[in-house]
Amino acid sequence: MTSVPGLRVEERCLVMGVVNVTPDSFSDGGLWFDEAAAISHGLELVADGADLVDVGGESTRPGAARVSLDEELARVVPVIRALSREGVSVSVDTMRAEVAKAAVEAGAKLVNDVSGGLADPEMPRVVAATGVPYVVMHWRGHSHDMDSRAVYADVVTEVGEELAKRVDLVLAEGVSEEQIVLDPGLGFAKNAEHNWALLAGLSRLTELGYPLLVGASRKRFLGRLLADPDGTPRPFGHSDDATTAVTALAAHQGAWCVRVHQVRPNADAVRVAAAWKRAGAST
Ligand code: PMM
Repeated sequence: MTSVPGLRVEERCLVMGVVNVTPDSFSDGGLWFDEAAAISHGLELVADGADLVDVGGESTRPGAARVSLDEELARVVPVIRALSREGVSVSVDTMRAEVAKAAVEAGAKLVNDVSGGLADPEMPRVVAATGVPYVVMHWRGHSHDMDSRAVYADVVTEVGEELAKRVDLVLAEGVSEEQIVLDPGLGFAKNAEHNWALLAGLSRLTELGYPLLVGASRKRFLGRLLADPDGTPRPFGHSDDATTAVTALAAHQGAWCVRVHQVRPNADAVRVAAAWKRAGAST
């Protein structure tokens, strides 16, 4: 089982809290853009029960444009260094090998690459050299046009096959099996129906043999599910209870980690799922 050095591994799903050091992220753009605000938010997430804090400097919301390498480095490295010095297990959310390398040098203990090594061909080799866990997410292209790629005949099978291909490639580049975590990439070239199918099919994805990370928090499909009678989607920050419900179900289905914006209720939910499973195993 993939483990994060310095992280207490328990018989439950881990909780990764999100710190987006961006002016334009999906649900919290601008809130933690200031370095000091990002650091104190990361510490708050840990106090709320986060096992890991995911620091990202590039928004991946649908339609987002890319930031420069220098800008991304300037956003994330000081925050990662400060949180790591405080003893926080930090992950870096980046598609760039140079950012991953600098982040690990600053103390990051996991690389979370939403492109699964597709955006930067150097990434798998760089991550292999660091030896830290590597989240390989299912991805079909950059955010500016990803919605046009949301075409599947059988989304669970196709995402599973495409992830398996990425696994073969990153292994060939030197990443070890123990480093790999897979992620179905909810909302990335997927519509609401695809996301629900992937969640319902999570146990099929666990058959690939790697730990799974699930990132449903505050995504558009939850806002759509909870839309007003007139069809107006629920705003991002108001779908946190639905995120918690997804966490409980995903943890019960065997997810290794959930990536969430609001930590406390999700930290509770993973404990509920673990107790439920333990009781089921002993009866
Ligand atoms: N989603 C976002 C960003 N990073 N990383 C992983 N591994 N999985 C995800 O689903 C994921 C991610 C986009 O969400 P945000 O902009 O609201 O943080």
